[in-house]
Amino acid sequence: MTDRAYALFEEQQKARGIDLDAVKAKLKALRIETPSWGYGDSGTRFKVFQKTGVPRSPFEKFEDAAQVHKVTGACPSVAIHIPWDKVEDYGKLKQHAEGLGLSIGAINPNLFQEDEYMLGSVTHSDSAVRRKATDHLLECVDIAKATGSKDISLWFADGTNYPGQGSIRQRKQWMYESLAEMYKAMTPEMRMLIEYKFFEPAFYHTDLADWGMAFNLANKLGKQAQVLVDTGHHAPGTNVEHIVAYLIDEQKLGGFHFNSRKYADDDLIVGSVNPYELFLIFYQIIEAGQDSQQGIRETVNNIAYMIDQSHNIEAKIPAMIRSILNVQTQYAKALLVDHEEVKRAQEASDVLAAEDAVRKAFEFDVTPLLYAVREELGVPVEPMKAYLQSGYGQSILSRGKGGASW
Ligand code: PSV
Ligand code: MN
Repeated sequence: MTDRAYALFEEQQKARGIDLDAVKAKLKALRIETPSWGYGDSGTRFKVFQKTGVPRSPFEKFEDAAQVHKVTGACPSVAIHIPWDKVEDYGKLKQHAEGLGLSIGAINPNLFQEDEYMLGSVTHSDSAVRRKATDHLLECVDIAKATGSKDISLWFADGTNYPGQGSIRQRKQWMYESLAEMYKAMTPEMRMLIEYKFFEPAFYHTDLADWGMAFNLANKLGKQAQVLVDTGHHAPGTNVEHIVAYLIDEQKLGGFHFNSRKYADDDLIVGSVNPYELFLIFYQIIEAGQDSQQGIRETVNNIAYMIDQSHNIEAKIPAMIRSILNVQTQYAKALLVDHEEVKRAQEASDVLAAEDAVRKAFEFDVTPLLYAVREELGVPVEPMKAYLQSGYGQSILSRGKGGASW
C-alpha cells in the first residue's frame, strides 16, 4: 500500500467532513482480549483434534498470545479459564504475562466440566453441588485479586432437557443466590460480566437464555454486574446490534465475546460470515459514545472486547490474528459513518438516505487507513504476513502433539 493510496483515502474522507485524526486515535486505542482457550487443542463434540505445537501449559498459551499482540499491538490481555488455566502460583503467571508485555484479563470460571454438574451447577437441586459451584465462583474472585484482573466473566451451561426436569423458577432463585454471594465478595473495582446463551448443552431451557434474563439479574445484583454479549449466542435472525444499543442505553453492557455465527455458537473467525453485523454493532457503539449523558459514554468506554473462539480446523495463532484484523476492519469502517448525515436523513424521514449514510461507510476500503495506523503504532502494516514470516509457527512444532485442550 502506497502513501498515494492513503493520500487518496484522506482526500475522500476529508471531503465528507470526517476527522481522520480522531478516527486514527480511536483505532489505536482499540484493545481486544484474546482467550487462553483459543490457543489450546479444541474440536467439536465429535472430536477434539490434536495439533502439533499447541501450548502445553498456561505459560505457553501466554507465549502464543504474545505473538498476536506483537504483530497487532492490539491484544495486550489474555482471558483465562479456571481450572483449564489453574496454576499453583498466580503471581508467577502474572509475572510471566508481564514479561511478555501482557496482562491477565477476564477470569472465566468453569462450571460445566465436572460430573457433578451434569444437571446444573449453581442451579443444581442438590445444595452440596450448589455450594461447590458457588465456592468455585469465590475462588475465581480470589484469583482475580491475585492476578489484578478486573472482570470475572460468567457463563453457565445450566439448563434442562425436558419439561418437568427441574423447577425453572426455583433454579432462577438459586442462580440469584449464588451470584449475590459472589457479588459481595468482589472488590469495588471488579465487574461481574454475565453471559447468556439460548441453548447448548441444555436444549429445553437454559437458565440464562437471553439478554433480558442476564440484564434482569445484573440489575438485581447491582452496578458492578453487567451483561456480556457473545455474538454466537443468538438465534439466527436476531438483531444483535439492537440488543447492544439497548444495553448501552441502560448502562449495562459490559463486554463482548466476538465470534462469527452462521447457525449459533460456531466458534468461527469473527467477521468471516457476517461482517456487516459486526460493523453495525460498532456503529451502535460509536453512536452511543457521542451521547450527551456521561454514564452512557462511560459505559461505552468500559466495554471489554474479547474474542471467544477455539479454532478447530485453522492454525490457531494466525486464526486469532485474522480475527483481530477483522474486528479492526469493521471498527474502522464504522468510524467512517457520518452521524450528522444520518441524523439529517432521520429528521427528514428520508429512509433511503438514512440507510445509505450508514451503509456507505461499510463500503469504503479502509486498508490504507489501517496501514497508516499500524505504521504510526510501530507494528507491522501486514500483521499476518509478519507473523507467518517470523518463524514462530515453526519454532513451536517441537512442543509436539498432546498439548493443553479446553
Ligand atoms: C460458551 O459457549 C462460551 O461462549 C462461554 O463464554 C465460555 O466461557 C466459552 O464458551 C468457553 O467455554
Ligand atoms: Mn462466550
